[in-house]
Amino acid sequence: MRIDIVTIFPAIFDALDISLLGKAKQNGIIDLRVADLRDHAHDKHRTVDDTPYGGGAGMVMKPEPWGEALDSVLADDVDPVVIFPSPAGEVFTQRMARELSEESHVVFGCGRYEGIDQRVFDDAASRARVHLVSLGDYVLNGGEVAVMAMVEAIVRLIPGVIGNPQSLVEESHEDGLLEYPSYTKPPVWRDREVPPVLLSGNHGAIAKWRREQQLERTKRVRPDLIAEE
Ligand code: 6GU
Repeated sequence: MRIDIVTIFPAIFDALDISLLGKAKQNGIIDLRVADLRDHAHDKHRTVDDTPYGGGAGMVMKPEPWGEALDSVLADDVDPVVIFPSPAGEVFTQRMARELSEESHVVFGCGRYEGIDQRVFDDAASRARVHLVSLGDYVLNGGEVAVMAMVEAIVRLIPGVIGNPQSLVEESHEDGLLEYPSYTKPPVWRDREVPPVLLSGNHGAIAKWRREQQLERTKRVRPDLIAEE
């Protein structure tokens, strides 16, 4: 999968070189490129923002650098998806991560300030499938941290990135429920016992207990997930 990230803070994405994602880059499973939006601003100060038409607080990102940056990453493209992280977008979910993990080219456009000129989205939508995507109901200063989270959620689902694919099946959100609690040795720690069923060797009973734990936990902390089904 090819991933392009357009940002005014390319250094934030140096962190993608470590851990599993770094390995996926090294192995060639992902071709990840980070572009500096300011390379597409041509005045002396490399300006990427300006005051909003109609007035109001803050600055808006100018369309020209964005247009040029997107032209450049979309140039030799087959069938791209362009994601703009935004608190005004649809909420990012495991399902979305799964769908995006099957794409051949995903582009992330990180906005800062009060947003990007609307015509950038409209213009991109004439050449690509464009989505505004939010991590949740809170506000970050810019899209960079949100894109780090999305890239990690997407790339770990690409076959070959995670050593044991079974670990992807049993985790939270894969079956619409939160995951069950896990235990390892020792059997007693600070007077706290591991639930005896897990030591019983009875695989049917263990599966049943885990399912019950998933349901109880999901009802308690995320009743909205149950209501959806
Ligand atoms: Cl994707 N971007 C920003 N700037 N803030 C957010 C967000 C995204 N998701 C939640 N808050």
